[in-house]
Amino acid sequence: MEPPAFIPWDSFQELPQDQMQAQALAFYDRMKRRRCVRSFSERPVPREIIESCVSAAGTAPSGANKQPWHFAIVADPQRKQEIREAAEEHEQAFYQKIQDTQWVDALRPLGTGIDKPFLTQAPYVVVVFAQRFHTDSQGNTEKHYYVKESVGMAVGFFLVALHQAGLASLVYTPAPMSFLDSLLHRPSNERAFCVCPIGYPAADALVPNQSRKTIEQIATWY
Ligand code: IYR
Repeated sequence: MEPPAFIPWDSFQELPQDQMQAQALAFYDRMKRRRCVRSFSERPVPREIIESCVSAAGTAPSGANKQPWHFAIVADPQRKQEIREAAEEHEQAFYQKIQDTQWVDALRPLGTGIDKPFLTQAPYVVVVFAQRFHTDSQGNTEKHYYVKESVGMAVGFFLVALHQAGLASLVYTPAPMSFLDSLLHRPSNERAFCVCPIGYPAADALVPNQSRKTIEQIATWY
């Protein structure tokens, strides 16, 4: 028998109103403390924590629920080294290209540059891939929808999960990123979307002295 197309959402939990606001505030307070870091400790992190966070990422909504993402979890030092070397080669060309453009001024407060030590320091480098389509075992191709939007949401869920688990992370986007498709031998329907180094922050890690926009700046009530 076919499973039913619709089922009751019986896991929904309604909260008392005071608890709603308390939880919303507590979550905001927690998220305020998340920062992207570029300096990691080499201290190991148990693999199952990463696995749980990837599972949480996989609960994100997606276009037509196609879940068009794949997480390549790189822990092998040799492969991290290869990623770092290729990335730094591309960054060299990138920083050359953006000389005398506004982009340099925009990046200055972040302190980014050609060197990417976090790619070898962090115990895990997770490369998130976007699947542009899916081909089944019969060779039939199925379209995926709103792929970038969907994968962006999954990465957001992933970052929140990592933060909740007490880990530091970074969203790193080398340009171009296609070297990762071949380096990690991903199938031709996938394109690298972003790179997330994950671990404990280095004891002396610094983060840019930047603040977030206020609620008035980011929201309008209608
Ligand atoms: N990929 C480069 C440049 C860079 C671009 C943006 I937009 C950033 O927010 C940060 C960095 C680098 O990582 O150095």
